[in-house]
Amino acid sequence: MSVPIKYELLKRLSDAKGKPVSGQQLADDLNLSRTAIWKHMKQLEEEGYQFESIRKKGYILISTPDTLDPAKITAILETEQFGKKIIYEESLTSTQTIAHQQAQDGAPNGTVVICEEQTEGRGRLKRPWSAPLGKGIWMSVILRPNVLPYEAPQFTLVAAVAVTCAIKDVTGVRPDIKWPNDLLINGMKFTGILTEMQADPDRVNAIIMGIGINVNQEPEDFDDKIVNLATSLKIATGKSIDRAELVAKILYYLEKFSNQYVREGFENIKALWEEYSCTIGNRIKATTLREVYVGKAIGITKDGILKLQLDDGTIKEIYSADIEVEK
Ligand code: BTX
Repeated sequence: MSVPIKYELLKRLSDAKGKPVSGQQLADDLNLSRTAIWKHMKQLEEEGYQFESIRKKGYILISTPDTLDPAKITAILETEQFGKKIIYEESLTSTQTIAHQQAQDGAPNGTVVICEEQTEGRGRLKRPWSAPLGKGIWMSVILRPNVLPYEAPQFTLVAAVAVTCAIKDVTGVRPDIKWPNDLLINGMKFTGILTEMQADPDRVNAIIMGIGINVNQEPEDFDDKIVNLATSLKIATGKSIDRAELVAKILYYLEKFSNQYVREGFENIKALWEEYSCTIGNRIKATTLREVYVGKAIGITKDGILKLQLDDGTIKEIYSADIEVEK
């Protein structure tokens, strides 16, 4: 598959990091005429990219539009495989649904489905996930690690650590991880992770990793049902965040940690997870499908299962639950 010229142009201008790149240089590199380069630059300007054109020196990329245009993500991507195929639409029902279809059709490891808005975004147990236009990161990544079906839920924790590291790098904010799949800032939820899989009894064919992040919402963007429990990175930092930059970083860490998992197992990632966890060491209420347990979260097993010490001293292993951390 040949890479579109637009991707190549943006990559070169972005790599120049504010220094001018001459039209001749671009023309030579991409084997095009100067006029063809000029036409592509005009097209990019129409899409909202801004350039400064300095006589006899060339073009400088000044700003990019506030979209998740794959060309913009690709220009700053630092991965081997993840994000090399990106399916991008303005509006989708749910990126999970499309990613499932793509995985069935053989999409490679690291394929990304991403959009500006979801009309039927979902969380665990088919709960609704609010995903308004242009405000967040709503994406699903197809992973094809060579792991057994019982290991797949651990990828929720792998993804939580990857997203946490990316957010720290890009925004300076250090989120808390709430077992198993939420990221919080000051106790308020701003990220949810949904891990689904396609598997045979003895083999995982694909993990569909859904990641939803509230990035640039203002308080009034949240509906009544979630306004008291949700926050966004913009609310936390007071600044708008470049979503494409965050996506590129998440893909970098997701590739790094999922490769590490396959090579070395969960142990080192577990240590990172514990460092960021706000669950361990606290009294919690765990609501499973059948029961409610209250006790102290004392750790996770080497498989990522939560260990809860009940008030009578017995240890209960929790595989799946909604957690409330008592203050
Ligand atoms: P969850 O079941 O842990 O959380 C769902 C609950 O979170 C909802 O019942 C609601 O109370 C609350 N909620 C809904 N929307 C938001 C929001 N934007 N911010 C904070 N809280 C909210 C969490 O499930 C997993 C969510 C994964 C979402 C991604 S987006 C990309 C991919 N596509 C898709 O359809 N889902 C995933």
